Amino acid sequence: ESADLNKVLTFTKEHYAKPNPDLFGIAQGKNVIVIHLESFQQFLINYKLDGKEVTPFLNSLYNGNETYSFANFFNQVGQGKTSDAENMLETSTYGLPQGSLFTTLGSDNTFQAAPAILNQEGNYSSAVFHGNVGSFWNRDNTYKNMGYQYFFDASYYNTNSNNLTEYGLKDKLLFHDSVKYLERLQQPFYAKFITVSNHFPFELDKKNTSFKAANTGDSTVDNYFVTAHYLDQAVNEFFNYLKESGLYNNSIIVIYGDHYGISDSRNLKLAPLLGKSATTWSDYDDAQMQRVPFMIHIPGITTGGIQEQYGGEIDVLPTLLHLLGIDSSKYVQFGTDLFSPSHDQVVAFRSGTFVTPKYTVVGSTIYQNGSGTVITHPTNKLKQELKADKQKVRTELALSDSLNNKNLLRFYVPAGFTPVNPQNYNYKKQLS
Ligand code: GP9
Ligand code: MN
Repeated sequence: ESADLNKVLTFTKEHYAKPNPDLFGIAQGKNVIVIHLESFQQFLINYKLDGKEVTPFLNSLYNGNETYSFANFFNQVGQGKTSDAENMLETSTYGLPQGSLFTTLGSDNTFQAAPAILNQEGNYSSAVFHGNVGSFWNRDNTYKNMGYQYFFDASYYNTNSNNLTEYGLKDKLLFHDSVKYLERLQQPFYAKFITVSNHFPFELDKKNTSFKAANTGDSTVDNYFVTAHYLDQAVNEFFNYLKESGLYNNSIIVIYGDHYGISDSRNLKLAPLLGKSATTWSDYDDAQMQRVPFMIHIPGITTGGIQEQYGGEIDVLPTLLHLLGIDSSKYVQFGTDLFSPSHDQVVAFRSGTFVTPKYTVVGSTIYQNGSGTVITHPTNKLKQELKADKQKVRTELALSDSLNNKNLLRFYVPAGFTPVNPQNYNYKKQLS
């Protein structure tokens, strides 16, 4: 294994991107609240359906100057969907080529993940709030290996039937009913809220519906806007609580969409709503439709704004650590700090497809971003450039798989890091 580990260490050390000195540590010691927007795609941001904003609150965050708002941020999940997004954000390593890393490796692998890093470097407590059964995606076992101190799963909430969607507690109830637990966390805390209402097939009971569906005739496209609007309201209510409770000014809020909601097969149904042709919308746009929101809301700053750099879920952890004043260079991470001058803008998808600021490469086809036209006769210079990018993508996916499948972090302890002991954590609801 040591040869395999050395290959990983050599790649990640060489690929490391130094922090942007202007932003390093600007959020040091702040609580970190992560809001996982289930199946939320970037096209919903600033989108109006029949003249009405679908997500007015998230739009106000995205467009404001207290938020770093990423316009070219991609999901990079594989079959592990939500759990792949979680794995990337918690470890800056990819999910697996097949299946879910949480399910396959989460019970026994050694992780050097955000909860443990923040606890050891910043004395952060940590918790996940998610109103589904704790065993879904093997979260309960995986979180212990990641060093999460608390996991408030369905057993902590009133889950009588009208409070539930197919994947757990409705979002407005999740945020509302988590307050009594959030307020008991020692600050600074690292708290992740995983929503579920905006999940395929996007159904919502009448009394919670306050937005008119689209009328493409495909109910899973039409209702997507209804559940996205509800999710937006839930996040708005949570922000109101954070402000009233005083937590707001001591926190930064990281918001991201985990993966697409409308699958490629339905893009042609969606096309007319986005001003695209309902007959010729090409594969190229699928890659573009893999954009999800990524926002870092930092109350009190005025230097926020739209970030154009290309990146993805793999890049979140080094970016966050540097904002908190924590040097990420000693950890094995495949992403790079999005604010760094040497951030790597070649975004690898789990399929091997990759996106750069100018091109989307799907197999051997090169699409020009923006126009979507196929480049049939690339110059030698472009061929060389994209050959190198493709090689980098192949290498980082292969090394990430080698690291995770061979559980190589057993053999690498970053200077000053104490390996996580999963026995230290028990998520069972204590009789209060
Ligand atoms: C399950 C919820 C949905 O708890 O996170 O997961 P997904 O189906 O999106 O992976
Ligand atoms: Mn999901």
